[in-house]
Amino acid sequence: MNLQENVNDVIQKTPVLDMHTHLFPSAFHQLCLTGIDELLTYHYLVSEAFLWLDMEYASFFERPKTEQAEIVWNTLFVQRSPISEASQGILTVLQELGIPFSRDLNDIRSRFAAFDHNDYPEYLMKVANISSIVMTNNPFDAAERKYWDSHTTFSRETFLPALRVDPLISHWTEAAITLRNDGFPVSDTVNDQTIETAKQYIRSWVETMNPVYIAASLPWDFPKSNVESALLERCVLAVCQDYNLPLSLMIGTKRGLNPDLQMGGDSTGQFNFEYLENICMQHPNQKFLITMLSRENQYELTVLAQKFRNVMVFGCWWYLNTPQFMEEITQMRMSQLGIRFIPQHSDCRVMEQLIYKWKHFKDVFSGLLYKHYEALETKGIPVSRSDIENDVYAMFQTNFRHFITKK
Ligand code: RAT
Ligand code: ZN
Repeated sequence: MNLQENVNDVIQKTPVLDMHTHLFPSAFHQLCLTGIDELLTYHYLVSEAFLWLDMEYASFFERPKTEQAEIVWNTLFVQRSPISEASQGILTVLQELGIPFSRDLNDIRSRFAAFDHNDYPEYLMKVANISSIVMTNNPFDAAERKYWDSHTTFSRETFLPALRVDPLISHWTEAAITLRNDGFPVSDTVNDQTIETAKQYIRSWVETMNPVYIAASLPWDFPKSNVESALLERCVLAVCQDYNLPLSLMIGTKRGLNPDLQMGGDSTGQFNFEYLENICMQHPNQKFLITMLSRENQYELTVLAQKFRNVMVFGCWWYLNTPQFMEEITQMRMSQLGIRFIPQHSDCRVMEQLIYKWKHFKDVFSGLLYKHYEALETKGIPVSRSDIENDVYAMFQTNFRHFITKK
């Protein structure tokens, strides 16, 4: 094999630890999403379909999922060519699963129905070569919560919990109701006593879930108040420190810009770095996993990650998960950080998406990595297969695993 073939081959054969998804094990029943109707009603595709649709938003969302899927299919796959990244993703999934494209959605549905067996999620992980999936576990979500309350068992080697605390930081008054209902007597005013009690609440979920990190997404204009920063720093970060857990920050959302689009209505804004620089500096022993949504923030983030070894930058998040931005951002990170970052996470919500999100990323990554090794060889430094394996394994597995276990 020549260098390019070796790089491609290693990238294909190295199993990936996917460090941020919205996937669940099949033991979480209806939360483990699979199939073409779920794929078509992915919020990225729903927002795109609405660019062409005349119907009221509400009239779409009140229909059954099968009808929503048909609307998206007709709008984006039948009436015009599927060009966007999310629609190309559907085509990649079909291709990789050996399902021929047909404009009749029922043909595709019947091919998916044939896959409907118990170990289908594991089969999909095998196709995508994923060893482990980090979930997003939100104790404020009633649908999810019942599985934790009933001590649902699942393979903790395959599905790694991550405790997500957005509501506690960004919607305190609503979160406080949940805490009180759960027997944690907090007040609406965030005073010292309430901070202590909220910490106990988070600790109780750390004990239940045993997460690999605690995570929050932060809006572009965070913190809007001292209350928000107190909840993040004195409460969430303090618990991370008690348990030596990394804090994963996904920064730069503008939630609900178009609320009628429901989950697809969120947008992005540029974040002011000073706040983040301060917390990284003030907490040198706290590990931070960080990704950002704004393209304009990527350069500063890369520089920040080069200044602080307690920071591990990860992924090309959400709207940045396209070939163009993956290439730009990954190249920038390699130039500043070498291989000391986590190049991608999938953010999948539907199991089959693992196939396309990782295939599309690996296509870009393989080209980039090859160019770097080629540069070494032109400088007289031979690159062996095991060098490539070592680097790719670090980026797909150990950069994350070592970071989360580090003291
Ligand atoms: O990428 C997404 O699917 C978004 O809707 C968000 O879930 C985001 O990834 C998040 O974790 O907040
Ligand atoms: Zn996500």
